[in-house]
Parts: sequence; structure tokens; C-alpha cells
Amino acid sequence: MSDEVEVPESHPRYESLLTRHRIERGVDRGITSRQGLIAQGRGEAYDYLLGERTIESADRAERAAAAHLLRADRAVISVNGNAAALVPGELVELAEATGAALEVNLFNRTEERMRAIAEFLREHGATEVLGLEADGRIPGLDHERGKVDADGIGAADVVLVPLEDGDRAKALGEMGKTELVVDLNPLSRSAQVATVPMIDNIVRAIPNVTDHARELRDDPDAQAEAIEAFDADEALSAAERAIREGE
Ligand code: PTJ
Repeated sequence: MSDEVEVPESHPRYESLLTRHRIERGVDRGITSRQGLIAQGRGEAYDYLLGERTIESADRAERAAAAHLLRADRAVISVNGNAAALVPGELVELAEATGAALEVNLFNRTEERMRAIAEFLREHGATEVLGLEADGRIPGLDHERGKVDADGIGAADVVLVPLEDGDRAKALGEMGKTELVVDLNPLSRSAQVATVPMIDNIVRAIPNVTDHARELRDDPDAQAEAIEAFDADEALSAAERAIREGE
């Protein structure tokens, strides 16, 4: 999706407008839900308050997330309608850099959207996309929202869930999984229950996790250090401070 925008690059809010266009296109293509437009608006407000940048604590979180993905026995990147519209190629690159699997997993699940997203990821280079089998369950969630692939998220020890609904994030945590969450709102339940909350825009976070993964790939000591150095509560407080005080 590189030809979709007519926003001049000189516009001071170019990145933000580009992101909006991608979400709009996602809705048009049957990838993103209409609720995804609302979620994007909410995210944008927080991004504006954070200064539309990756704050230092988010960079540390993204490094720790990269280390968790590399050290996992079975890592899965969960893809919803917003993530697919915004960073399809970047998600495929992250999966390749870390050996993680990609699984389409929707809050508002429809078979059409599942298929459209899987197809879109394949157009961006994915060779295998999980999620369509839906032969596993997340305990404690109602039928459609609890569906996962048994050998995907069902079997994963590490899951990356961008822009996740709070209930599902909590239920995945209760399954004992290491949860890596991307969410611009440090007060959201998803961010609060995450092992690693990345308080950052997904359009910046995913390529940054990939960069860290490439750097950490052959260095187990540096991976352990990145995980050790990260403190989730401290990261959430730092993001709140950045919002309140512009630090
Ligand atoms: O495609 P589906 O059916 O799986 O639905 C996906 C959405 C995102 C619509 C669904 O999971 C949902 O309704 O999520 P919420 O509860 O609105 O939460 C979305 C969270 O993501 C909010 O806390 C937003 O602040 C945050 N967010 C929105 N856009 C971004 C973001 N975080 C990072 N980067 C963004 N671009």
C-alpha cells in the first residue's frame, strides 16, 4: 500500500494522515472493521500526547519484546484488522527475523475478514498464515472471541498482540503466556496486563522490534540482558509521565 496517499510529505502531520488513509483503505478492502476507525482515533489522541515519537522506555520495551520472540519455543504474532492495514509487510518481516508464526485473530471475527487478511499478508510476502482453522480456544471468552489455532496461539509460549481488547489480553495472560502488547494507551487493560507493554504507535513499534531482533539474534547474553533490564511498571509510569509532562 504505497500508492494510496495524496498527502504532501511536507505536511507537518504527514505520518498521522498516512496512517489514517491506510485504515480507511483497510475498511474499503474488507480488512479493517468499522470499529477499527474508532480504535485508530483513540490511538491517535494518545500518540499526539506522546509527541508522535518512540519514547525511551518504549524503545527498551521493544528491545525486550524482540528478545522474548527470539528466545521463545513457539512465538506467534497475532494480527487483527488494524495491524494488517497499517503494517502488513513489517509484520511479515518481523516474523521472518524472529522465527515467529503469523496468526489472524480477530475481536470481531468474520470468515470474510479472516480470509481477506490472510490473503493480504500473503500479498506482502507471508508464506504461512494461521488462524483459519480455529480448532483451539482461549478459556473464559465467549465463542467467537475465544477462537484460536491449537498449534498457533493455543500452543504459543510467547504472543505479540498489537491493539488488543482488554478481556482477551487478560485471558491470554491467564493462560500463562508471555504477552507482548503494542498499545498507545498506558492505562488500557491490555497494556496493564502485558509482560511487555510497548506504549508506542504500531507503525513505529513493529519495525523497531525487527531492528532489535536483527541486532540481538546471535547474542543470547544481550537477549537475557534486554529482558532483565526491562520493568513493565516502570515503563507504564514513564509513558504516563511523558503524556502529562512531555518528558
Ligand atoms: O480487527 P478486529 O476485529 O480484531 O478489531 C480490532 C480493534 C482494534 C478494533 C479491537 O481490538 C478493539 O476494539 O480494540 P480497542 O478496545 O478499541 O483497543 C484498541 C487499543 O489500541 C486502544 O487502546 C488504542 O489506544 C490502541 N491503538 C489504536 N491505534 C493504535 C493503537 N496502539 C498503537 N498503535 C496504533 N496505531
